[in-house]
Amino acid sequence: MMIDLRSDTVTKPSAEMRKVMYDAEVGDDVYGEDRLMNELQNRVADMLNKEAALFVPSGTMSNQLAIRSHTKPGDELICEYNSHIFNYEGGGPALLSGVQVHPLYGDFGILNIDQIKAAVRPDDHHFAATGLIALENTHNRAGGVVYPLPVIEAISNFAKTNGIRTHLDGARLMNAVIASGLDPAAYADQFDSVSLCLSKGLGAPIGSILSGSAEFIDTAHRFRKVFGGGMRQVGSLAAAGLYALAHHVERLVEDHDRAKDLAEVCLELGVLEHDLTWTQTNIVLLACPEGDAFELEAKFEKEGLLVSVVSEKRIRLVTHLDFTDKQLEKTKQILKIVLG
Ligand code: TLP
Repeated sequence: MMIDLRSDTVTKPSAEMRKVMYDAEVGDDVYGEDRLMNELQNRVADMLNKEAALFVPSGTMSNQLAIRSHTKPGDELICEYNSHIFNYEGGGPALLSGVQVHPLYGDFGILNIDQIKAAVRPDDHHFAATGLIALENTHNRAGGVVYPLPVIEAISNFAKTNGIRTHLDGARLMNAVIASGLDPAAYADQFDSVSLCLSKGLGAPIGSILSGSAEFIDTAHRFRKVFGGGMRQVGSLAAAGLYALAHHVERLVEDHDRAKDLAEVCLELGVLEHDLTWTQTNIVLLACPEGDAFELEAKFEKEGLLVSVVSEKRIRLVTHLDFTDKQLEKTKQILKIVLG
């Protein structure tokens, strides 16, 4: 059987999760009558200390709804050059919100307050108005790096003082929580809105939750309907999400430990991007020795390992719920065979 480390999105619902999904009571969520969905949304809002929350099918929709709800056409959105919003959402900010993206290069994905200050446009009719700043924690393309809270606080305080909204792409926020030991609300308090994915490290088959003020969520709810994301009998999906939050958060430490283990082998083989301190969560980045990531990807596949290519020179391994210790040992062997 292939070992699949392309992403933590590849996990399949466990037997226990499928059981709660099967047994779930359902109602019509467009009428607001799906009890379990209401419970899930309230649960996440409470956890993140927000007034309200909204279930959406994907992390992409969650980010795009946030952008649409916080901005008006012609505004500018500041985000990091390697962020998911800028790279992997199909030009959504331009297409769906009429927003211009202003990407900044972070230090391994992390933006600092001076860069933000320099990028925010003066109040002058020549310039687009800076409507939103979006950060990503953990930062996927930077290798699962955790944003230091003081850095976030400085950016958030500056944004508040200058009337700029803030959004957190927290697709992997719970990985940051487990790695840092901080409360999820400590991060969420710094942002007007937060997107959290249930279908990555948390192992649910589908879904993200967008949270924020009641007014913001009301606006996002309207756009979710307009974008075709109003869903009906979603209780089974809510049951999977509730199960994931109850059973799959604390265990993320196992994914982080296995990623560290893989990073150590990559270091020995001379292919680890940066150094060990950058493997902070469940993502390991490999710097391809010959600079041909696609060739290497094919070699790994031949040996039974699926990886993802981030760029011509970089390969990503992502550990997850379905990646076992036995597979870890096999993966180490494959790394040594292909790169040794
Ligand atoms: N990331 C996927 C791919 O799209 C790259 C992956 O395999 O990691 N924010 C972040 C930080 C993400 O990593 C992702 C998915 C999303 C948002 C979007 O989530 P979905 O795939 O549910 O739209």
